[in-house]
Amino acid sequence: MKKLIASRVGAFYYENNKITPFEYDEAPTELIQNYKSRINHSSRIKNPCVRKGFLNGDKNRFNDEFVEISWDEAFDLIAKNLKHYYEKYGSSSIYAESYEWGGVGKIGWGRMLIHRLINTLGGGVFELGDYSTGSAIAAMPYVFGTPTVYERATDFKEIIRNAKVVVFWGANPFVTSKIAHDIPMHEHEKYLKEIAKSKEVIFIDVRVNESAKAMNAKTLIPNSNSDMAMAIAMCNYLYVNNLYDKEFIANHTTGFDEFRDYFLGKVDGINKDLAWASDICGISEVELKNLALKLKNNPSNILLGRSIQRQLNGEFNYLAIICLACMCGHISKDGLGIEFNLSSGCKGESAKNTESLKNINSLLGEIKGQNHYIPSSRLNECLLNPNSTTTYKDELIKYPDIKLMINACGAYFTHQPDSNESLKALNKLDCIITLEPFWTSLAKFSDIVLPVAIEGERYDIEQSTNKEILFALKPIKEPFYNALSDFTICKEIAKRFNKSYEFCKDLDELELVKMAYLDIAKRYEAKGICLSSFDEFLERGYEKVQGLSELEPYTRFKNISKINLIIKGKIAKYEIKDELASKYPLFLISAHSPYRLHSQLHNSDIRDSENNLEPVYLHTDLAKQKGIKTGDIIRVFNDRGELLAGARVIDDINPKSILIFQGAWWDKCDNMCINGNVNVLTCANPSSSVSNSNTAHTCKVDLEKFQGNLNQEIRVFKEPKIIKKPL
Ligand SMILES: Nc1nc2c(c(=O)[nH]1)N[C@H]1C(S)=C(S)[C@@H](COP(=O)(O)OP(=O)(O)OC[C@H]3O[C@@H](n4cnc5c(=O)[nH]c(N)nc54)[C@H](O)[C@@H]3O)O[C@H]1N2
Ligand SMILES: Nc1nc2c(c(=O)[nH]1)N[C@H]1C(S)=C(S)[C@@H](COP(=O)(O)OP(=O)(O)OC[C@H]3O[C@@H](n4cnc5c(=O)[nH]c(N)nc54)[C@H](O)[C@@H]3O)O[C@H]1N2
Ligand SMILES: [Mo]
Repeated sequence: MKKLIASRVGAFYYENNKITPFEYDEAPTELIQNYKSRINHSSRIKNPCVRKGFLNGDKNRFNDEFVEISWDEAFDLIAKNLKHYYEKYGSSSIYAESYEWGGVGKIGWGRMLIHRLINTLGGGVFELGDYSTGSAIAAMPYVFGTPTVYERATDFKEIIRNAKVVVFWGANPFVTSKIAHDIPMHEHEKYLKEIAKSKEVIFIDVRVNESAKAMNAKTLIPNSNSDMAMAIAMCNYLYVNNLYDKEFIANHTTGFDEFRDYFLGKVDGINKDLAWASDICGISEVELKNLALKLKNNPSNILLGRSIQRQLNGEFNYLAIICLACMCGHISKDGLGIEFNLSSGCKGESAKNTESLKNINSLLGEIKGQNHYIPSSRLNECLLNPNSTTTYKDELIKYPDIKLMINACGAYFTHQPDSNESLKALNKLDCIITLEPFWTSLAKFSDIVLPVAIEGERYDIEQSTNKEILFALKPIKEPFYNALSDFTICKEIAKRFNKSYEFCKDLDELELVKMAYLDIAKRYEAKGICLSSFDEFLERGYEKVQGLSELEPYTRFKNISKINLIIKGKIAKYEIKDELASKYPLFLISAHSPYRLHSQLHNSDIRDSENNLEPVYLHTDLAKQKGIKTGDIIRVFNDRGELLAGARVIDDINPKSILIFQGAWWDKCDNMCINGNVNVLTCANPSSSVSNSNTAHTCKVDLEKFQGNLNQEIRVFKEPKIIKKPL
């Protein structure tokens, strides 16, 4: 049996403790090497556990001990709790969002299964939008009339064929396309390299990021959270110098006049010209003017990353840049204009007439319980203020009174800003159930913890990012200790409610994997394409579909008729409020790490550290001013919390910004995280009332050389104290 493993960081062979990349992966990442140290890591959960305090009603979850229980005891305990809350308070008391990036697969992905399970049992509370593009996904339909974020992106090939200037704005594709929702084939790298070779490439980022370095490209380094001002002033410059595309604005946009009156200062008397923006963003007027001219006078495309919409007013940061792209007038031309979906997850790859694998819901039929929705990232607010209200797009939403939370595939303290607030909010819950392979901060904070089988320990089926390759995930080793797959766990819980037939037609994973394979094979057969038999597919571990033809070249907004430059009555307006006006002097950027998938892989031997701590990157000038050198232990703090990190002094970051990659596990010592979990500092404020999305990238802090003694050992990757019971 070939020991092929498919995961979100790539597919690879695992044999004799050696990892070799899958042959069709065009640019395998070193992240696949983490598997060796992760699979039997000491942080893995060995047996189902219940928190000791939970057994006698004590809700203080911090630093508690756990008692091992049998699987039957665990399933019975979970069923008892679910039944109690369904009966007493109904489905609005069960939170089952289960965010998001753990596991993979069309049958056994835990997030999808928890959603299905809870829908089968009667429904629960779920989230609208997501942490990745929460602002954009809500706002873009007002602008373009269609969803426009995750749909097919403009082909890289079309950009290469047509553009002369390519601007990566708050985007770091060499890092963020290392991973994907499907199995990444990393085709994007060859396109990015071609762009680097043949185009004028400009990055706009608060630091010279890994992609700008890889592409040897120029970076404009604005102050953090000032991109909207930059874009507005470039619009102003093109307008007053009569350089903008009047025809495009007249024929293809609505709302321009209101925006124009604003940037000319007709309303507030402030002319938002280059000097105005230069003051805010720290980029010279000449640089801003040159950029505006370059974008306008050349066939250009602006490729947006997602960080700038995970900010205060994030919806309008995107809108201001869309206004600029409209004034340049290249939108709707082949390969030009603006794109939102090329910076992460290996998008823009070659597109062929492939078929998509169905998942368990499309194979067996969707189940809908009585569901309730809150905007993504508002759970803390909801738990702390049940029955109060918020908004999402055009909807007024009343927060439910949640009592029980069930998680799979998510790390709450990783995805939600303001960990100390999260702690208070989660402590309001009566019961937290977590399905996890590892003793993460959330698992240690849960009441019932179930050990989950990871890739290589269970059956599943998945496809590559370009959909040309189908993968058979299969157990190539025994599951770790007592771990079960998310599928088996959900099915067993459903059984306790006599609903396992509704949940999965009483089939097992392998039977469903076969069903999914035969279903796609049938659809290919109708196109005259013949796939291998299921047994061959399973044995080989993958199937590369042959005889596919290329689709027509694609440009996203080719046929756009109107672009609305107003979102829910509001134009893109630069405003200083809340966190931006905070007393703390430095912006904290918490970008996605080249070494992790959020918090995943932190517990592996490719962990990056400085003086054994999570690195904090800061500019030489700031370091000098604070008397800091590389390797020093740094305390970063604001009113929400504090953390320790190891200094990395660099020249190519904005001197008023510091960077700590998101995803370090939370090791709480009093108010301090000694392991660098950036979310003890980030702010849980909502973006705007359009989406009320997360704003992790709008965060102010200060820092100093740590004066104390770090005599506390970092325990974050160790299991909690466990009371063994004869099983
Ligand atoms: N290796 C790896 N890849 C990933 C992930 C991961 O964790 N690890 N996560 C995946 C997920 S879920 C997502 S949503 C995407 C995230 O994709 P993005 O949101 O695009 O990624 P970020 O790293 O948050 O930000 C991209 C760049 O924006 C810069 N930036 C931050 N603030 C500002 C600002 O105010 N102005 C400007 N101009 N630039 C700014 C950062 O320095 C960074 O280089 O990545 C995906 N890919
Ligand atoms: N400060 C800051 N915070 C951010 C962001 C930021 O830019 N800055 N970005 C945000 C974004 S875009 C995102 S998408 C979120 C990501 O937030 P999450 O998706 O919550 O992050 P992960 O760390 O990937 O969490 C996945 C968890 O699933 C577990 N897991 C792995 N395999 C399995 C499995 O097979 N089954 C089960 N049940 N569990 C499994 C892992 O051990 C891990 O604990 O973070 C958000 N948070
Ligand atoms: Mo994300």
